[in-house]
Amino acid sequence: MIERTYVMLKPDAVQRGLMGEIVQRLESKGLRPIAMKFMRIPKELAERHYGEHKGKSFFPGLIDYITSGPVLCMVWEGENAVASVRGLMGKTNPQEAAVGTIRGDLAQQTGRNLVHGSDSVESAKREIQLFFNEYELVDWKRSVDAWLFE
Ligand code: DAT
Ligand code: MG
Repeated sequence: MIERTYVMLKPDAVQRGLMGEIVQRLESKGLRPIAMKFMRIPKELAERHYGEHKGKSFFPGLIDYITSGPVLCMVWEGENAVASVRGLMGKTNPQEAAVGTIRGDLAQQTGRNLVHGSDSVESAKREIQLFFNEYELVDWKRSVDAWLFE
């Protein structure tokens, strides 16, 4: 099933110069970028994005972290894209994330885990709408797709 998912490279990924490496992993997997936007998230938007975690002990720290510097907001499309990106990311706690995943290879702590990826198709829809207008989502086909999908 072709899906779209919202992916966000968090301030630590930007500050540590890891945007290229992480984008590369998604590209190399065969996922297709649909939208990208570099921005500093306003607090209200961060709180809406992470609304499901409101009231939890880590929520204030999470909002401070995600608004502490620019992030790279993206939409990626592909076969099974939601689960595919979650797999590439690895578990939330980088100490538990498998080697070979972004968090497992590149991060140390849950509070500095580099990347966000939607956890379901419904979340993806909500998050994409939160960060992008319809005209910012680019429909396109890639010639290499014939070599990825039979
Ligand atoms: P994920 O980002 O893997 O979807 P999540 O949705 O449960 O994980 O939590 C969102 C973010 O909140 C997570 O990437 C880092 C932070 N977070 C989650 N649980 C935490 C905890 N126990 N302590 C500190 N930060 C936490
Ligand atoms: Mg989540």
